[in-house]
Amino acid sequence: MCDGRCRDLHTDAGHCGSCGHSCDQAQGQVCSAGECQLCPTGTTKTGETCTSAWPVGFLDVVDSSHAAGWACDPDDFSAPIIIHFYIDGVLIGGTLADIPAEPGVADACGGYNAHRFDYAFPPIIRDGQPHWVDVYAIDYALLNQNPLLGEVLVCPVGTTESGGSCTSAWPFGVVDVVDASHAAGWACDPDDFSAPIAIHIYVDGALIDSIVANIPADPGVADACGGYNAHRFDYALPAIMRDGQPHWVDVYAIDYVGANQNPLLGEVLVCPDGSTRC
Ligand SMILES: [Ca+2]
Ligand SMILES: [Ca+2]
Repeated sequence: MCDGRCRDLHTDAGHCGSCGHSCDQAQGQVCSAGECQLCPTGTTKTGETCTSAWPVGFLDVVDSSHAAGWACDPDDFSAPIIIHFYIDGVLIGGTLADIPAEPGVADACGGYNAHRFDYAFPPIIRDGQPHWVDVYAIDYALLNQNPLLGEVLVCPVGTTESGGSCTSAWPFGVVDVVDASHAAGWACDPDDFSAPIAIHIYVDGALIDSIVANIPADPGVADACGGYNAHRFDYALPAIMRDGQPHWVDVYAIDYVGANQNPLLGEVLVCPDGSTRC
């Protein structure tokens, strides 16, 4: 009781420890355990108490080589914080988010822009298996307020994340022409449109060659292949095609990472008279 009113002498900044003993709130003091004191490191004075804010941040990119983004802690925007990285639930490393970033980061971090991180993953993430990656921002005063910045499934080369699993798409393409002199067309693999794929040419059921479909093609091919147009092939068929006999030519597109998903692009009967009926 102070002045006839009930006061909590443990926390009341106007009656801290004893009635009428005021803490100097202008100097950032609060009343804690009946003593006037400054807020501990990593906490911020909010009204008459000290509170700790959660770090904030953003995960810009996670792939099989690195994870990058930014994060900062409102309790001290000038200080860099630690970022932790987990692979399949196991802590595999950390880094300090102290790389200078773009002005937008300073806007979010009290005017300080040196809060970017860019962490290179160890080789295990490239072992050909899918891996879940979790990225946490660690509270600057280690107050166990560590938000998950993001959780990403990193898929092996040649597969693509879809609905929480890694799947491999089949190549596709078109055989434009097959005659006694050549076989031409285009093909690409949706798992990496930027990479050229192999084409296998069969004559009468026998594999005669493997070529790479990497010739620049018309814009329509780029439209079909994620914006990349260097997916054409034009293969000069061997002399046996011109021996006066009919020959079957089969053209297969080969999956770009050998996933054994190799569609038949075309099967054509080439007749001695140049027709496809003989
Ligand atoms: Ca904090
Ligand atoms: Ca594929």
